[in-house]
Amino acid sequence: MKKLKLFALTAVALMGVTGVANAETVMLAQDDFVGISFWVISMGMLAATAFFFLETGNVAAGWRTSVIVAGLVTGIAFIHYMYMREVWVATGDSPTVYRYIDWLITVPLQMVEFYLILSAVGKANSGMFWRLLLGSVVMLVGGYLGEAGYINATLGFIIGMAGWIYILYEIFSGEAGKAAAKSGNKALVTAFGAMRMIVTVGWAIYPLGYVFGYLTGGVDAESLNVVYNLADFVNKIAFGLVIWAAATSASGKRSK
Ligand SMILES: *C/C=C(C)/C=C/C=C(C)/C=C/C1=C(C)CCCC1(C)C
Repeated sequence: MKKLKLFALTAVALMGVTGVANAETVMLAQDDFVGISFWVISMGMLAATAFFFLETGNVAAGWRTSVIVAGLVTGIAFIHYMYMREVWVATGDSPTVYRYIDWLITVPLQMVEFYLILSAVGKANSGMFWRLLLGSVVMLVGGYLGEAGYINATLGFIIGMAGWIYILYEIFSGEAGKAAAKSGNKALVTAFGAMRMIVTVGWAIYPLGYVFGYLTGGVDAESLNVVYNLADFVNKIAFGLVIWAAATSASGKRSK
């Protein structure tokens, strides 16, 4: 089991490293703060991935899948950050396509986390799973079509917002929110509440970035990328840590 984990981690790290072309021809400039933020976040994602995978041995069986998925989210983000960083450092363009591919994989996985932690305490059903997944896909497809210029930027925004609001409805007032409230499991209720706050407050940064970057035009590509980078840092790593904390406290190994 230990060997398998080390192997998985090494594979993730290698994929990130070998996936980057021309590492010696493109250097990070010391005043490229956006590029620096891409570097810092990519290393944070790598560290978080190692941490989550190694911690899976410290949590009860029912919570293990949730912690593994937290590691998958940061691991997938790590690899995309290696590419995004390269695009930015080499061209100074926004790596929109890589960013959206990353979101398209990691955001649905984070939605699945709500389902997984509910199922860790036996309160989940498949309807919640599909509704959360659907909401995240609508949100991201709308945003991508708008940012990439396939449809009108305002229309893309409206479709994206509809998906996000649908997710918020499900986790606050919908079946998932109600199931969490009624579960009577302290670790679950705390984690669910914290994850819901991240999806409300932490996620609000992205549509705000979109509004200022594409609709009102007040934000340049530099600021937009720094904002998206910092948001990803919080929304992926802190989100995973919340799940890890609930998993360890529910497993009784770390509770004080
Ligand atoms: C790890 C990446 C995460 C958590 C990305 C989340 C992205 C969003 C919450 C994006 C939301 C958007 C809207 C709500 C409106 C339209 C534009 C988007 C896609 C930026």
